[in-house]
Amino acid sequence: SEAPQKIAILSVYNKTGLLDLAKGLVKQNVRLLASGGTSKLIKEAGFPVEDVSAITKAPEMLSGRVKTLHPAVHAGILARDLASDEKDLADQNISKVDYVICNLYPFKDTIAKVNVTIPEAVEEIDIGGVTLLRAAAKNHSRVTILSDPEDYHEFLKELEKGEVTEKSRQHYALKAFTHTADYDSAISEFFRRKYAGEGEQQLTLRYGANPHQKPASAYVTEGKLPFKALAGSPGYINLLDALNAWQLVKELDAALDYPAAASFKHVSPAGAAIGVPLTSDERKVYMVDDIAGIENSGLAQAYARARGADRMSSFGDVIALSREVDQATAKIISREVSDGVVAPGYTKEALELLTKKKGGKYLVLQMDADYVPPPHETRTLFGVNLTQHRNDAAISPQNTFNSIVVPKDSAPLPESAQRDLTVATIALKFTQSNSVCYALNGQVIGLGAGQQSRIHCTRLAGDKADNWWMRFHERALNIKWKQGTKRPEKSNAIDMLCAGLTPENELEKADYERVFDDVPAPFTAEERKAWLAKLGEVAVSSDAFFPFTDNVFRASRSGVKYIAAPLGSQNDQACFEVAEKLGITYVEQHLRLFHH
Ligand code: 93A
Repeated sequence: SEAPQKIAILSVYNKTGLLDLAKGLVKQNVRLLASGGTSKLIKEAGFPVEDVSAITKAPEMLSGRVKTLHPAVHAGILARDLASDEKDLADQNISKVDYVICNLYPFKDTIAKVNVTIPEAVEEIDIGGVTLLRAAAKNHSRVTILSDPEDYHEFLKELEKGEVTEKSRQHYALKAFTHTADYDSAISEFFRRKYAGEGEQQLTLRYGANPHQKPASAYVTEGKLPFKALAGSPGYINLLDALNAWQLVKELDAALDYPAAASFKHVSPAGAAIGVPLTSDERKVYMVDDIAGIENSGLAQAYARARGADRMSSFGDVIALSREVDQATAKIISREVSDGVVAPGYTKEALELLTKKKGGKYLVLQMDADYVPPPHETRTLFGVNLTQHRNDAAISPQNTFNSIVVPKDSAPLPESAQRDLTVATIALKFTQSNSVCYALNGQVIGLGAGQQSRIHCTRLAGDKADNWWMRFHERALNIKWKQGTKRPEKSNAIDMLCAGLTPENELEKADYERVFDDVPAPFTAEERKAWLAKLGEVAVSSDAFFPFTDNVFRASRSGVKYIAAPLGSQNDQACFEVAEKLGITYVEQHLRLFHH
């Protein structure tokens, strides 16, 4: 017997190219079935076409809401070349469909109109078309699905030669699946904005990275946003900071079982620390010697350290704290210049202090401490989606720092070194690369971020560590300030003094000296050298291998005793030799930790 006549179902909103397609199909003796509007247009052009109701024996209903939704259509599309499927079709007197041509109601165009109502948008939600697309794409081993008028021409060319190839059917199926996925995400995005509730699944942001980058929002597609704004409203960069900083303190607390804090600026830590008890000098240098109850709060001491590491960089920070915020911690925060804080909770007293800051505009975020993100993360750059497994590699003092390379006969690292390398390495995991971090006493003391050259990171971080240590010199500790000098002004002046940046001219001199009652003498080169020589036991971590020995030499100048870095450089061996000669223990850290 002759092969049965092929059948095409056509149902298109965008009727571009439709008549040429119909003509080509008819020429190949294909039977055309089409939904109302599509059928009408083909008929008017004089080509033979039947309404879909010819096979459904049911009229279009509900003003078009039900046109093609019928077993006669979908069994015809979904049937395989299996005896059991053939029997089912024969029992119901249904013919197989070979080609489906469909594109959807213009939902995106409709919702792009100003003041579109929900009923208007709802009417544009295509049901039958999506079902045609999905069914035909699902059965692409037999059925061809055309969802893009651009493809009609190639399709007809193939058809004229005989049959549509498997490769083309696969290609068209992928397009159809992509079409429905895109369509569905436009619908869910629309309703997320309408129904999700501000702050639940989505949050409108004032603007993006810059004021002219509007609109901007934060959202999740599953579950709820893992944070709540208890006060203030976050900006785009606030969230970049908060979501990175939160991960840092959460991991640090888990790795070392101590309260942890981080102070972020421009999506890198300025400081990060655990709550190792502060000495009286540290309390002074970190400007927290008058905070009541600080000695009883691990969290307050952690933040004092994180904020104290590099006060210049922490100006206007976003803070992350790993545990419930108490009054002592809130007190420190309340008088610093800062943009916001994220923590798993706040005591009543702490919240009262923080919600008063900046006239109530200070950002206070509560993080769901149990939130675990999905394993894959995606971002869009210049219209291109980039996706990767998130960096969920764990860093721990016990497991990450036990492959000592030199010295060969080394005992295991002391606990303090393991702790400081853990702090430095977890900090790097959330620092824009390249990055190198110096740590001591459970805190970052110098961090170089975002430099394209590794030695520049090592120098920058080393200079910060030196500057940090110079602040403990009695001359810096005992500055006589003019009354009324503000905390940031003090930090600026201390930074000038400790960095050895003496004023160039009278104008600058007057500006520099205005904050002092007694102008401190600049440090001489000898004084500086003698004081820096007292800095020891420092740990350094690097987010990738050291390419040259200059890094090891530079680290050594800032009291470095321990280095952890990935291996893989041509100069590994040379770096080990230099480290050994300088009395530095070199540990292989197996993870490269680039972060962008
Ligand atoms: O309202 S629908 O979801 N109900 C249906 O059963 C149905 N079948 C196809 N819309 C439906 N369609 C859509 O109608 C197609 O996706 C296409 O966009 C449009 C074509 O309608 P017409 O042929 O009447 O112009």
